[in-house]
Amino acid sequence: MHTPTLFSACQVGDLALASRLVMAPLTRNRATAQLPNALMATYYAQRANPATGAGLLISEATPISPMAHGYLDTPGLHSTAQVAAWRPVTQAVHAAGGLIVAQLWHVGRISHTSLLPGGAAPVSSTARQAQAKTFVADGFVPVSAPRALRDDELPAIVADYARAAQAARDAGFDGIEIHAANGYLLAQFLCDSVNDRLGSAYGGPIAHRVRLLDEVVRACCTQIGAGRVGVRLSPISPVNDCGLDSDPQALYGAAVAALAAAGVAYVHVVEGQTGGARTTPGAEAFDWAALRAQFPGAWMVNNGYDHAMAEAAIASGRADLVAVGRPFIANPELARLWRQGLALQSLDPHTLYGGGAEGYTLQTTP
Ligand code: 8OZ
Repeated sequence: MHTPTLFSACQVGDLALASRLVMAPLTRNRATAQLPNALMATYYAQRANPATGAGLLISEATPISPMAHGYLDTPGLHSTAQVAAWRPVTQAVHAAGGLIVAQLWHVGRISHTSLLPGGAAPVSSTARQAQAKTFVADGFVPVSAPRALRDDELPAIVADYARAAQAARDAGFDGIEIHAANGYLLAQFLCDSVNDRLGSAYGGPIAHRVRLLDEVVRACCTQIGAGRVGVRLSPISPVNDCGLDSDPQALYGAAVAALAAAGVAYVHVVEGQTGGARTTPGAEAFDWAALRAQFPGAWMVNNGYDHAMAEAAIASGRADLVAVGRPFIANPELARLWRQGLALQSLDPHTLYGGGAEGYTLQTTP
């Protein structure tokens, strides 16, 4: 067998990818009243041709229910209108020859009462407020104090994920990625740096803290098939006041073992601090190879990969897929530029979150 390259094909569960270069999920806040729109269809389609762009697109994080929202102008996947509004997006991607999965998101405590139904408090594994900010109509503000969910409320949240997985298929997505990273709801249950549910079936020992993720994953697999389900984890990212778990190696080893048992198509790991350093103080010894050894399916890596790093990760077999986020923002044809050895445009930080076509579908040199 030939050694694969970044641009060779790869079977990922039920999905036949033409390239191993994946566009990572990117929050861009261009939705209209929580609805995807034509500008977003153009944006995804510009990056969808695997010959010039990505072999797989992962959508921006997409809330699964009204209570799952935490940032202004993110597109949901829980109403009939949202499903209908996503269809032109997935159709545009498919017309360009691409594949796209929906990243399913519940922010948990990283939210603000102004974004939630009836001004409700955000919900979490804990009642402790995060020292973090979110983006609302007035700009960046501290997140609101959360309410700790009761164990008997969790089945409804699991059902919301399964319903959103079906909504994703109805909207034409090729599959889903469950967002269990970056200090959002599922990470708030996983990590003992946040989860303070003593005496709960969903708190305390690792097996209890993995339970909600396991139930969500299994419900989604039952709904749409495990071959169309991936999961994103960030074992050592302290972002959104998640901090570091007391034993990330054991916790995430158990999480990945559960994902292997569920038979999901891929695991997507953020190596290091999301959008930042590839190591975290206190977790320099984290053993990524040991984590990967728990999982027989496709292994997707992310965080700060350039072309040479991506090719090396694939050639060595350390990863099957490489997800790249920020370079895709100003370079829709990233694969073509990398293949041809051409220089990349740098992104304009002012157009990252919110706004219109500038820095989104139209590239400007900052
Ligand atoms: C940047 C801004 C808002 C949200 C994540 C969904 O970190 C996000 C996100 C990133 O996973």
